Amino acid sequence: MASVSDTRQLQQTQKDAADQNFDYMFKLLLIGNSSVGKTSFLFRYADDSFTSAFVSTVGIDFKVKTVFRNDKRVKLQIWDTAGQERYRTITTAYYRGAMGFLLMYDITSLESFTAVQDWATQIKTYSWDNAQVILVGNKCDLEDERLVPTEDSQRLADELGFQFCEASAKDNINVKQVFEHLVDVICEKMNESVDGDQSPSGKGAALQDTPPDNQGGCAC
Ligand SMILES: Nc1nc2c(ncn2[C@@H]2O[C@H](COP(=O)(O)OP(=O)(O)OP(=O)(O)O)[C@@H](O)[C@H]2O)c(=O)[nH]1
Ligand SMILES: [Mg+2]
Repeated sequence: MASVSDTRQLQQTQKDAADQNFDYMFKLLLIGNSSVGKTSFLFRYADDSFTSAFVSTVGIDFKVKTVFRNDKRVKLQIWDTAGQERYRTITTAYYRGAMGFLLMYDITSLESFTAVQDWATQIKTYSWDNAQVILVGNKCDLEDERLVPTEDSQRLADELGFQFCEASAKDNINVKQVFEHLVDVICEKMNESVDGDQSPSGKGAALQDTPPDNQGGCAC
């Protein structure tokens, strides 16, 4: 049976999702291999909670969080995708309209790092050309078990044109910072678009998929 706090949290989530009082809405996606910590990362950010139990995500889920940027309310719709291969058709359908991605691997798993290239290809194939991407090396609390050197990840991120950061959902390292940085780079990109009078183009055209409120520049 759900506890009182579970029920309150559910009511708050429903209230947040239905809240129409915002200036901009950004759709963000968490992607990466199964068990790298995507769900944990989102729970840490949205609810400041962490559990060491592993409940693999089925299909897709989302949470809503509102942040403030220069007096503007920015509503973040954050989609948490299942990393398991069998859900790939469902999850890639959600790439359309995403303005930002957190592409996550686990610093203790070479396999999850090797897969980053494939995930980057998925982004290129299914999302808007101007979508912003941050490569996140999660579980940096497990330094003793590290298999992916920071320099290798930085090099790969540079090659792919992504930003890069290591983080830990468990120890709450760089979680908020990563989300806030993603919001900032999306805002910068929107302002560039408006200043240069360039409409978003290409597959997906994210801004066309978002509410009319989003179509102006962001005052970030
Ligand atoms: N040590 C450590 N463990 C973590 C961290 N983040 C997540 N985990 C653990 O890693 C396991 C997998 O985490 P999830 O968040 O469920 O992984 P996921 O990427 O959502 O996996 P899928 O839903 O299958 O795609 C869980 O046991 C978590 O407790 C972290 O920063 N440090
Ligand atoms: Mg998950």
